[in-house]
Amino acid sequence: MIKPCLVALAVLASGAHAGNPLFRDIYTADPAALVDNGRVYLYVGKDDAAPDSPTYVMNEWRVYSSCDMKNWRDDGAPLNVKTFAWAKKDAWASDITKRHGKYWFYATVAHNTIPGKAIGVAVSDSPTGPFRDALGKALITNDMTKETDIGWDDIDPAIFVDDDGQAWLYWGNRVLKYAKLKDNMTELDGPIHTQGVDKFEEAAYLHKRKGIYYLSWSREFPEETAYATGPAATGPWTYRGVIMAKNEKVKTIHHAIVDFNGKSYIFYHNAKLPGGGEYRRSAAVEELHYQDDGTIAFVPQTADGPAANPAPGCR
Ligand code: FUB
Repeated sequence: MIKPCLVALAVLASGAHAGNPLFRDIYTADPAALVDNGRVYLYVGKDDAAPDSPTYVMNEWRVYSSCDMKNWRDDGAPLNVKTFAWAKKDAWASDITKRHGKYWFYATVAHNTIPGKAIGVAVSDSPTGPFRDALGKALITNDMTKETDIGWDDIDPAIFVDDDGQAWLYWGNRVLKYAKLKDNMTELDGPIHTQGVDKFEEAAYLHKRKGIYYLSWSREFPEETAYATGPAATGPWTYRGVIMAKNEKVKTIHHAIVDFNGKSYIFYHNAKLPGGGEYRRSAAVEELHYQDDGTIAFVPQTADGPAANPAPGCR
């Protein structure tokens, strides 16, 4: 028999943690994160597929926010596929940054007239929206890149603004691409480059810490999260290893890495909510640790998630 005091301790212990998956009433995928004014915002695509669906059903992005990584406020659906008049479906992976006092949201959608996926950019005065199409057309379309003949090789935007103010957009499936953005955040500033990294599948992500640039991505298929480090946003990249192991029940694992209130975190998705699967995914979070040499320690997935981390003054 389990002693009542042990049960109470277990409840107390899990009560001080985020608890994974983070949201249990809907399926949520492809996390993107932003820390703004001491609050962490988490953007996800809503997985609306029925249990027997043979494909993704994704129409909107949702945003949640938190002052402690444990208690999450539902901030609604600040944009959806219809935000982009030139798009027809597929609210796939996104990323967001703050620049010039505005919030710039880069998103994957299926283009209405140009076959294949495309990347749009939406803008808002608030991290919780509403967002409007900042360009009135796609920033990236499938016909702009020729490295593969698949229609979904221009997906999964990652936006990174360097300390010198230069913004970079990374994206791709099978082939990793990147380009400079102009100061207006809505135009490419020069050519599209490609970057070879080990077994690149999708979900590129760029962040910087203590002068080291980190390029992470979903490696192989089924996917694990791997990373490389470099001296600049353009590399050259040195492969460093796997951050998170492959999921069970779902082949994708799309991630985002962020610092919040003195700690580092990795958001990702899995299929651990009841009824979860390939097209019914759930966002989760773990603390991420850097070692003294700047390398990232392997992150196991947990049911508890990180301990609550209340940010002073956050409301
Ligand atoms: O959610 C649709 C696609 O699955 C995303 O764009 C990829 O990153 C993968 O998670």
